Amino acid sequence: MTLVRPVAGSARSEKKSPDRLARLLALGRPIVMGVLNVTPDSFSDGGRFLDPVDAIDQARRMIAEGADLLDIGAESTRPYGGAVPIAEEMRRLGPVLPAIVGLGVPVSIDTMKAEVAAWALAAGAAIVNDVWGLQRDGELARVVAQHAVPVIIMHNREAADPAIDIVADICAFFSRSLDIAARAGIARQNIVLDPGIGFGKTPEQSLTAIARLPELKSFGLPLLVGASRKRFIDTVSPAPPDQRLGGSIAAHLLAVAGGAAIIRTHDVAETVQALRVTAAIGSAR
Ligand code: HH2
Repeated sequence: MTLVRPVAGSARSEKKSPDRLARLLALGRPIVMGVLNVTPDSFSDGGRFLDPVDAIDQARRMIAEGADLLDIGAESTRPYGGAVPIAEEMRRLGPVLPAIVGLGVPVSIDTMKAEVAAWALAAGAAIVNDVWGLQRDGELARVVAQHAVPVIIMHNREAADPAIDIVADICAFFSRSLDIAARAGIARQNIVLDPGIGFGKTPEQSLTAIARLPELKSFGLPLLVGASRKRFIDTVSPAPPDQRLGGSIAAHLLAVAGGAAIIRTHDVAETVQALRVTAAIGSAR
């Protein structure tokens, strides 16, 4: 199979500066990252945006609704979702990523593969989002360093272990990832940390990770939380993924109160509204 090549013109239309994320973070309000999965099997939006026209429409809609960043993924991170070959991941991204890069907000590429990240950065992506925190593909840290772009380091585990202190495990994982990043030459100001809600955690541990988010501030790095539509919500208040908006918003508001700087969500309009009202009430004291 031939790999889809990045469109050079689109790549140029995106000013790829690490400062773009820093500028957003300096706004002093929570940053909203809209999720776009160009996959057949993502747990909540799988199959909805496989057609590039639908994907680009959805990206436009999320920007109009107030997304500051977009996170595009072409491989579901669902457990047992099945690994997607590199060529297939790029084939799914090929018609979509360069067009979305041209829409004007920074785009992050949700991939754990160095080759896909390098391709996406050449096509204009501005951030790498690795759900294995630079610990899965040994080349990924080098690609991030070479392009001098921000990277989201997310905590993950092969399997949940209900017996462990999940926050201690997250901290140890972050320390290992930060060592890998430092050795590769990734600047510390280009790193965002994410406790990985729903990844290698029991539902109770996902709740704990949000409740104890303030402890992760000790790294002195911006925190991202993505609780959107995740299964832990169902265990508290049973509902299928497309009916977990209330739980997602509750989790995200508490995450922001606990120190999250970036919220990753499928439901941009509702999340932006909830964050704005929370901020307005906060400043009306
Ligand atoms: N969650 C998912 C995927 N990528 N990246 C970060 N940094 N943080 C997250 O919490 C996170 C993530 C899972 O959500 P989704 O993309 O909707 O599902 P799928 O992986 O099935 O495509």
